[in-house]
Amino acid sequence: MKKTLLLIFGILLLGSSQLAFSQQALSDSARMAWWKEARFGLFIHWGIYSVPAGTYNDQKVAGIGEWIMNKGKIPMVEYQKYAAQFNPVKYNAEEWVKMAKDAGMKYIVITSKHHDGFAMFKSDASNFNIVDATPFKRDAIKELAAACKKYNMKLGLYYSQAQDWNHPGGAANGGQWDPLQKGNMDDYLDKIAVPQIKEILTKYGTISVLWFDTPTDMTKERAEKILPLLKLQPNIIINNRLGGGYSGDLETPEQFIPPTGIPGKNWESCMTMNDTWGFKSYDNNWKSASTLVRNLIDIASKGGNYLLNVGPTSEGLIPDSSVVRLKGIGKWLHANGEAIYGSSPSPFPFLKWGRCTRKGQTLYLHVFDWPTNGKLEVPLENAVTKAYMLENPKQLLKTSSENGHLIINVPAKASNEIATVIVIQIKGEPKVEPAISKGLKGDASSFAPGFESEKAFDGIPTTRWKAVETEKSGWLVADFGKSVKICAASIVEGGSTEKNITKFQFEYKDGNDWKVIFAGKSIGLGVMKTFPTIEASQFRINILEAKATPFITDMQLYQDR
Ligand code: FHN
Repeated sequence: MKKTLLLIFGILLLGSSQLAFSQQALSDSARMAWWKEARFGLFIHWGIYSVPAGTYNDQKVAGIGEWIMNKGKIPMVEYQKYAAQFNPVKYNAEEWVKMAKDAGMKYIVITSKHHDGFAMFKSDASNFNIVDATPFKRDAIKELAAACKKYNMKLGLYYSQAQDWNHPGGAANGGQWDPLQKGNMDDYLDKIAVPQIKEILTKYGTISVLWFDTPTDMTKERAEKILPLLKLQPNIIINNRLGGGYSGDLETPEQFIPPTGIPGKNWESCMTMNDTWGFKSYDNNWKSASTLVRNLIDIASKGGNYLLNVGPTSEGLIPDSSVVRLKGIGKWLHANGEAIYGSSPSPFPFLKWGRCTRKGQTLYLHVFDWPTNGKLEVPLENAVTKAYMLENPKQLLKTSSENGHLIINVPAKASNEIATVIVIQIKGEPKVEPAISKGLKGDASSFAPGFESEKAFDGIPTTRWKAVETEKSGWLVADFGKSVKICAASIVEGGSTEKNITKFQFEYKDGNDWKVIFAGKSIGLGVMKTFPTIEASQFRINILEAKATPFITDMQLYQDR
C-alpha cells in the first residue's frame, strides 16, 4: 500500500514524461541478468552516411562508411545536404525486429546519433534530425521502440556523446577540418548531448542499454554532466565508453574476441559482417555464416556477448547479404540455442577441435573439426552419465576413458557442418587438464621487483610479468625443459586500454636459433593463435617495440596430444 502511494505521488510529482523514474531500481546482478542470459544482439549503424555509401565526389573514400564525412573532409554544409536525400521509405521496423528475433538475437542496439551528429529521432535540441531535416519526416527510433515493445525485444541506443562533426564544439578524432566546427565542447555538451540524451531516455519507453562511443576529450567533469541522466532509466546498462574514468557495466572489445575472455567482467564483442559498420555500397568482404556462428560460440565459450552489426541502406533496407547470414545463424541457433543462451564459460583452457559452453554439470561440446576416426577425445577426467548430439537427443553416444581422457564414439559424419553440439552430463565439477604452461617458472630478459616471469604463467589475471623500468623491448620465455608439442598460444597484455606493445614475434627455439611462428603489432586484451604443431622445448614472446616498459599478464601454450 505504502509503495503504491509513493508510486502515485512520484508520478504526480515528476509528470508523465518522466514516468521512467517510477521504475524500481534493481540490484546490479538483477539488472544485468537478462543481458548475461542473452549472449547475442543486433547492432544497427544507420544514418545519412548511407546516402553517399562510401563515395564522395565520385571518389571512393577509404575507411568505414559512417566515417565518410571525417575521412573525406566533407564540409558541414555539404554533408548536411545528404539529409535532404535521405528518404528510407522501405524502412519497416517490425520487419527488422522480426528478422533479429528469427536470427536468435535477444536485443538490438541502434545508432540514435553517430559521430556525424545526425539524430535518427525527433530532437528539440537540433534540427539536424530525421524528422526536421529529411523528406522522410518519420522518427526511426520511435518506430523501432514500438516494434521492440510489440515483439518483446530489448532495445539499446547508441549515442556518440563526444564526437560530433556537425555541431560546433563537438570533438573530432584526427582534428576538425571545417571552421564551422569550432566551438566550446562544454557548450556542445550542454546544448546538444545532454538534452538529446535526456530526450532518448524519456521519449521511447524502456531503454535497456545506452551505448556510448569514442570518449574523445571526455573529462570526469564532462562525463558527470551525462551521468545523472541515467537515473531516467534506473535499470539501464551502459558500456565502458563514456569516458572521464567511468568504467560502466561492460567491456567492449571491438572487431576481436579476447582469447581468454575478460575474467570477472561483463563483456561484449561488437563485430561487423563485412568491413564497415555503416552501409558502403561496394564493401563485399562478407564473412560466412559459418564464421559468424563460430564467433558466437567462441564468445559464449569465453563468457561474453556478441553484438553483430548490420548497416541498412538509405532506402531503409538491411542488405540481402546480411539477411542471408542472419537466417543462417538463426537456423543453427534454432537447433542449438540451448547451448548458447544462459550458458557459462568453458572449463577447458583450450580444445583443439572446437569450443565448450556449460550449464552446471551439463557440458556442450561444439565440434568444429569432426574427428575422422569416429572418436572425439575430450581432456576431461569426470565420469559421464549421458552423451548425445543436441540435434539428435534420442541417439545416446557411447563413452569410455583412455589415459584420463574422455572418448566419445561419434557417427562418421558431423550432423551440422558449422558446429555439431555434443551434450555430456558429468558427475561432479569438471576436472580438466590445465594449459601445459600453467605454473611454469619461465624466464625473461629482465624483470621489475614483484613482476617475475612466473607471474605471466600463474593464470591469475591480477599478476603480471614486467621488464625493468628502463626497457622498451624484451622477451618472456616458456621453458619446458623437454620437448613438447604445441599447437596454440594465447597472450594477454592487460585491459582494453593497455595496448603498450607495438611490435612482437612469437617464436620457438630450433637449435641455437629462434624461429618466428607468428608476429603482430598489438596485443591489448589478447591474441590467440593456433598453428601447425611445433615440437620444441622453448617458446617465447619477443617484444621488439613498446611504447613503455613491456609487461604481459598471461601467456599460455596449448598442447597437441
Ligand atoms: O568510431 C566508431 C565506429 O564508427 C563504430 O561506431 C564503432 C562501433 O563500435 N565504434 C567506433 C570506433 O571504436
